[in-house]
Amino acid sequence: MNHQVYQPMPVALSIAGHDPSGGAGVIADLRTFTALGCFATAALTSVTFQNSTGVFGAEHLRAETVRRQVMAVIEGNTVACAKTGMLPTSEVVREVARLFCENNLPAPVVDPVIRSTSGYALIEEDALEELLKELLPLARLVTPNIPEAERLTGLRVNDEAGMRHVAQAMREMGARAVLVKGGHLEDQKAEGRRLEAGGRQEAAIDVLDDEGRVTVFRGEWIEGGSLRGTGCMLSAAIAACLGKGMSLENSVGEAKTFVAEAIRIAQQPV
Ligand code: PXL
Repeated sequence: MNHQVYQPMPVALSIAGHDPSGGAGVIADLRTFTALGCFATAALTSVTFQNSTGVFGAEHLRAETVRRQVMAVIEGNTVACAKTGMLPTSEVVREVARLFCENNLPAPVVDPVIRSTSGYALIEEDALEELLKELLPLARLVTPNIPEAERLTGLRVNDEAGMRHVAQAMREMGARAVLVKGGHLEDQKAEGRRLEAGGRQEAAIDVLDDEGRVTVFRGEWIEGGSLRGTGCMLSAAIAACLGKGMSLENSVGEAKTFVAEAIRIAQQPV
């Protein structure tokens, strides 16, 4: 007889959009939760129509529809960790903030999704303010890429010092911790923007500012970058590690390793 003790998995909740082609959104989140040993649950905020060639449209869900999904998850489970992704409208942002306040859920990892890689707007303009005002203060961590950090603060980011500065600015706006992801510095170089200590090396840097404690993660730049959904995967992986009881700093390190491995695997021929 097998007397192995049954170890229940931490329940992870994603509140995000649906990409039917599986590259980004909740499918990427659920895959990540599962790979990292969590029990995956999800509430959809929007059904998008997209594949690897672009986003063709989206049908956003009502706040009430998001609420009923989250309540169904909460009533059957003790949620150990959570993340938010695409929150398309101000009513959905407000509802999600309300759900976190009212239900004693763990502080989420908030991925402030603004545009798809192809440039499609995934959040309405007036909802951005709501995101800053209502959700930012509830987050354990906010994970903007550089264009998102610039849009949310009005600052320009060209280098590591700029990343540190924008992280601090977002903390001053109410975030407890901010992870600024450097990957898009490469795109900025392509746009002809000035980069201090040179392209690739800086683009592989992520800056974590946790209540003023700054950690710089220096990864190796992995060529290719064709994999979609890496932002979704990173925030989901951080949430999963937090749900397993890891510190924020270790969670970010582990999540970066997980995403780097996924990018490497995606580049191998089938
Ligand atoms: O990676 C941002 C993102 C998040 N969520 C959904 C998306 C995308 C990008 O396309 O479609 C649903």
